[in-house]
Amino acid sequence: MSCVTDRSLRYTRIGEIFWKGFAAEGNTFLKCPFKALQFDACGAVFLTNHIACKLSTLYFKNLTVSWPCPARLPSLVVLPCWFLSMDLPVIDLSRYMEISVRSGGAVFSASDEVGNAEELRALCAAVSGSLRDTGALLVKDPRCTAEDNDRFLDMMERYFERSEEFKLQQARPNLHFQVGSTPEGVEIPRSLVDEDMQARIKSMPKEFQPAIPSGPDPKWRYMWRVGPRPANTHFKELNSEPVIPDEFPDWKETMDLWGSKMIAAIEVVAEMAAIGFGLDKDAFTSLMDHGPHLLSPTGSDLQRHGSLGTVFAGYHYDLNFLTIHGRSRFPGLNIWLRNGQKMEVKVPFGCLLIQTGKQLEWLTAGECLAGMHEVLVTNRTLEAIESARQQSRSLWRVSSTLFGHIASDATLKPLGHFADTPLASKYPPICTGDYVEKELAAINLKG
Ligand SMILES: O=C(O)CCC(=O)C(=O)O
Ligand SMILES: [Fe+2]
Repeated sequence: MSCVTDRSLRYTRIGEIFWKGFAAEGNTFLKCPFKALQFDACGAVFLTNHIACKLSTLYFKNLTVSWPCPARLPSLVVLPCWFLSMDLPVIDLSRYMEISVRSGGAVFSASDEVGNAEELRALCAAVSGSLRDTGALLVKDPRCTAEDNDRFLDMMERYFERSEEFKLQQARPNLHFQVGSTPEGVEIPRSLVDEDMQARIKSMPKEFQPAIPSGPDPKWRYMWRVGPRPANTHFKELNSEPVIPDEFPDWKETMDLWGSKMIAAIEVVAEMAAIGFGLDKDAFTSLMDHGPHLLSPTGSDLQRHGSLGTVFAGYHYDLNFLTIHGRSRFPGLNIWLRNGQKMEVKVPFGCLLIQTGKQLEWLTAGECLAGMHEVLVTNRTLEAIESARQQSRSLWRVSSTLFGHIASDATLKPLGHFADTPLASKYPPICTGDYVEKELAAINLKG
């Protein structure tokens, strides 16, 4: 990768400037004309004062990074990770939580040390920047352990392995499948019914086009409601009581444990993103309060649907606020970055994947677009199938998906300064529950 100084190229300003104090380990030098430029694994760029003294703008292909004034020396510039590599940044949430707890939750209180505030701002901007540029983010949360994730996956494998007749007992079509099981062949991927989306797909370069689904998704799902339900709501179906299958005595405890930990991680990300976007810390989390958060593992039978290219979840966006995925034992998720590039996601061990949903797009007036994605059998899935066969492990692919929602009775509308942006009129105020019901009808979950 080289730096480009040809000004005839189209440049976009996406870089953000931060001050000293946010350093990552394992920096690597990138070969480029600016010798003092350093990149770390998260895609952060470190500039020495020497460079900053001379320049106020760096030009890269399709990207300009600039800072207000050469005299104010930036020590760190965060670039979108797609520019540097095909790896998503990993943000360790523990640092934010530590400082937040120490300052009694008032993250930028007057009593806070200056260094901490700068470090927090840099971390929060890395979160909002990644959500904006890639629609995704990898996080580490010490509370979400691999053991909890495994316990959840083990139980869900046992559940999905049960007969169709058993699993149909937990289906609640009258509640739009928002609790209990959804059989395979019900959910229709957005790309199958949305003509605008189909036109956009056709205009993509061939190598970035998603697999075109030919029918409903061949995946099962289980929706488990996590967190308190509202005492009063206009949307009873979206806020129904959870369904517990017979013969799974530790169902509630296992689901609640994993679900509440994933929600806790989403809440931290939502706070950090709000700060990064220049909103109040609780701008998103206050709207998530009593939201219909759903632990929604998908279950795909790789014995029946395990051939290369089989699409489990056709190209779509998520209709909720933020989605979080723990580890799945079988890979297969592709995401599309804001610049149109397709990327196969590799979730490192111990990490969680966050994806942006349509409700976040609404609240930020399109600053952050809902991340497009698909799940299909790739070569890496085939390798995992082979290794599971050799070890006699389950051949059900279970995802650890949790949909974090805005409360059904809250209003979706661009927040704070996003209300004044040119695209705000594309996102008129709408009751979240009404919006969700419309989306559910489009994908065949609401009759
Ligand atoms: O199965 C997965 O890994 C994720 C499926 C998905 O995108 C979804 O449930 O919305
Ligand atoms: Fe999805």
